[in-house]
Amino acid sequence: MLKNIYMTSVDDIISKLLFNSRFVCTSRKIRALCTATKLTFMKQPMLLRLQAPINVVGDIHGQFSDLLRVFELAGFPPDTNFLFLGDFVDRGPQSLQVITLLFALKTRYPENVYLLRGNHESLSVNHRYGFYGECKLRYGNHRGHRIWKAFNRAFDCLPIAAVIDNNIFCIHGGLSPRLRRIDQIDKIKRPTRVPKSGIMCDFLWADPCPDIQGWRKNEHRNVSYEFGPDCVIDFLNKFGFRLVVRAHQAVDS
Ligand SMILES: [Mn+2]
Repeated sequence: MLKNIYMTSVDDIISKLLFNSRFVCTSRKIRALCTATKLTFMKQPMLLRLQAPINVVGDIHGQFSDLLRVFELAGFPPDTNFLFLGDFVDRGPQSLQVITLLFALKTRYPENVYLLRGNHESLSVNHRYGFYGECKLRYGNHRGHRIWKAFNRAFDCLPIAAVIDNNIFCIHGGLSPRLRRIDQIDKIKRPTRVPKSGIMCDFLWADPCPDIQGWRKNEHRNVSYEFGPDCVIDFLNKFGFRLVVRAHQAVDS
């Protein structure tokens, strides 16, 4: 019974966001959604094992109209499956709409919509780059602070990697020199903040660099590494994957 009432309210959030231009959702409902989504993340592993067909989507960064366009082009869940590679919030103007819709879809269709953690799904980062300000602007200082904290408690439970059809390895940022065995990923305990070094940090922050060999300090970001094509080849051979898919950097189309 309780579950039905709750799902009705999630459906309500989804249809409001998809079909109304005005964003209306009480801070209490948003916090309840964050708690439900956090529990959904915790029921699934840190390394997701997914099957094709699935659409893989990179950084949304608060661009709500782009997110809607993705759904219009690819189809809507649950008829179409999605893996989002993180960086849902910050930079763009509508982080709240983006993350609320994605959380509602995740809660409503947990086996059709998957979210990975990006480096912006981190309290210290999204305090600085827009999300915190947007929460306070829309909900006022007190309520805004509370929903921002609630979102970040859920972010601390996001998975950090996915494998599609045992072949395609997906992360937000990049590979890690610390990864020796694939089961190290599932051993990372949640909830967790993003550490300043190690596997989780590299998955969320690292960048590939076509001109180098091996690993070097990532001077652009002041955290994690850049890695050469040889690191990708070694990784694929070692773990038996065929492709690495990542986001984290804009590419000209
Ligand atoms: Mn990023």
